[in-house]
Amino acid sequence: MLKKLIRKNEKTISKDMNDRKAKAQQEQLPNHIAIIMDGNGRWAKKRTLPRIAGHYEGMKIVKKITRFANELGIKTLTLYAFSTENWKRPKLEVDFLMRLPEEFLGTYLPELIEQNVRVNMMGNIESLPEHTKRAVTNAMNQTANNDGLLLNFALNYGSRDEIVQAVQKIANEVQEGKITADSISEKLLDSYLMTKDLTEPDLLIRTSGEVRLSNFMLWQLAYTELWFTDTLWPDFDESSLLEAIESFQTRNRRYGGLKGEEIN
Ligand code: V07
Repeated sequence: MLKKLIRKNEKTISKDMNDRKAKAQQEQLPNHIAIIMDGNGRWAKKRTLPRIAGHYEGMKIVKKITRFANELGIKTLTLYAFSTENWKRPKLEVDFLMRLPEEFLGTYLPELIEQNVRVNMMGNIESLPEHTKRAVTNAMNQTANNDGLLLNFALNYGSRDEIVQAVQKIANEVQEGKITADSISEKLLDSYLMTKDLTEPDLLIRTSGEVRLSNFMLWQLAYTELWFTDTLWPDFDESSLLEAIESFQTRNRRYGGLKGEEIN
């Protein structure tokens, strides 16, 4: 009896989810969703587990959300996995984090290939440990020809750093006479950023109750809808992602077809 009730309840939940999913798909979906996956340490602390247990749990959620985003038909998913600031954490924690890409890809790369996902990195990949670099370049190479969801990991990424690097390259080219100072425009700067081949995020999600950008895609987020939730990243699920998308769609409807730039 109890089992039956539970099963019925699960069915109702999944029916509700399917309805919400179908409804979201009937409207304008955000093309590009970016996520600051915060709260893994706090999730672990609440359970008196070590921080790394929270990171591991967080990695499992990345798989779940990637699958769901792909199913929904999202074009680009950018995930902030490791910031340039994260090197300041205890060495053992950093070492553990640097193993997560291999751990993730070791079990999940075949599924990503099968699901036509293209894996991409933005950040300073050169200065990652060899084993991490090997795993991520292998994943990028093996998925380079896929044209489904673009799964873009921000790894050893910092936005100000990205902008400074772009400005240095531009300055060099001006000095070499390849371009003139007059030709520097937003469009030109765009083309020197690590996101040059991506569209700008339509929706930014940050979990865990912090309401700041923490040096993440500062240039690219100029017109992005921002959505903050108290949910910790390891507790984030399909329903949470739909909630963010539903909120995005309500805001879009309210603007009655006007684009972000025209409202301010
Ligand atoms: C990391 C799990 C998610 C929560 C945030 C911090 C910890 C997946 C990856 C990853 C990165 C590149 C790649 C495949 C997977 C990852 C780090 C941390 C450093 F090609 N999760 N995850 N990388 N966390």
